[in-house]
Amino acid sequence: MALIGDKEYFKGIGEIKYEGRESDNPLAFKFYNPEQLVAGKTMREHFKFAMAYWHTLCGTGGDPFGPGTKQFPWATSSDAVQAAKEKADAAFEFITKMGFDYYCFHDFDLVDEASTLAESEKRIQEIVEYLKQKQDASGAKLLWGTSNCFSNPRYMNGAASNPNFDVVARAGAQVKIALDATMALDGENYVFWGGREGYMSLLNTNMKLEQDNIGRFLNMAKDYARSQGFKGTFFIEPKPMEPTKHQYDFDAATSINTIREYGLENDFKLNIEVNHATLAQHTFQHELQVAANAGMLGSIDANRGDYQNGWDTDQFPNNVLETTEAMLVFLKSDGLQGGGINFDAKTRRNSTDLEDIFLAHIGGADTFARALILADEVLQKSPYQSLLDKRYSSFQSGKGADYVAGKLSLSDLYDYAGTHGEPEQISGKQELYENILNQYS
Ligand code: XLS
Ligand code: NI
Ligand code: NI
Repeated sequence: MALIGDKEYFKGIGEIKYEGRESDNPLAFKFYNPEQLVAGKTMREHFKFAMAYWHTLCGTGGDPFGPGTKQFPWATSSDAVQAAKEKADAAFEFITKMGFDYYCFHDFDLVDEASTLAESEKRIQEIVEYLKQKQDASGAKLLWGTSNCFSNPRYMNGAASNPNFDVVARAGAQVKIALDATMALDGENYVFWGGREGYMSLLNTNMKLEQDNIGRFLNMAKDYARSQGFKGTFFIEPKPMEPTKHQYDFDAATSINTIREYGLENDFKLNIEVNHATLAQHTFQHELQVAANAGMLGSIDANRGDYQNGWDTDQFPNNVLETTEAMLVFLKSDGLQGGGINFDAKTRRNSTDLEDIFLAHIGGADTFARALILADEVLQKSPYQSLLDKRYSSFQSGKGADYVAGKLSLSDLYDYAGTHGEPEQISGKQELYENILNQYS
């Protein structure tokens, strides 16, 4: 693949290859072997790994206590579009060297926002033309696009949920431009993360109107994109808090309710982020399961939080056992519907070498790959699935099967219980399940 523009940004780093777990080369995959078959599909097909433009190309490590620490060699030009092209060159060099097939962006990750809507749109159109060429040359594709309707101060009270219609309209214009960009780049999906759609205090909030306005807004965005021929899936990305105290897309169950309440179930699914799940006091696997149960497991934002810190630290995944539990749900749900695994993760503020960005993504990909292999082994070779089946076997035959088939009434339960005495005590065997998982890891 042709890739590197005139300038090479990640000097001294070549294509990252699979070398197996015995390799001591830090710049090689130990478990992620793109062409390896697991449960009937290659790892590449299962995962559709994506690079997140915002963290990888834009995030220089600033935090509330200090500025960025990373000096990126791209986007140095004072001309916004020229700087954006440098960033795109670096992005595609990175994706290609990683051997990934996808990337994701917010509109203003691609190019800096201008002072007017018209000028911003022009900039986006210019960089989209450039990205088309980069996609064609590299074969890399757009997993999803989204719009950043939360950073600009105009969105301090929210975007689609803003109490002022002028801001809602401005957000609509921005989303239209981001949808146009996503469609021009053959984006496979489009994401709505709530940003500042929520409230800081209920005292000054008309929650009903704000939520209904979000419903109207999502329908408009969907109708517009469909009218332009967009065939992809829309995703809502749940998150319980941060930046607002309470986000309207709190968790998977809440977001599924939004999707159904506003009639979006034929077009919308969920993008589940690990760190958002844990902020909502759920496990990642819980959120995947809730989404899968509703037929809405669309995509994953891969990262992890910190057990001691209550915010979105967006660290790269590295917990194999936890990811294995998630991959059990993933495999049993037959994977993702339309989406992929986007590394919505950033290197730490003091990880300042360009090489660290590669190491982080290698670690993330290896964590998922190893977990997928383990989950598949657990399903194929261990007694895990048969234990689980046995636990629910009373619903397979007799009155239990009638119950599941909807053939019994409450009086039938009464009659049955009256003739069967005290139910037998049956252990849940949690430790056995945990031991099985450990045995295969
Ligand atoms: C922020 C979100 C964001 C979305 C895209 O917490 O994870 O990065 O993925 O807007
Ligand atoms: Ni995310
Ligand atoms: Ni996040």
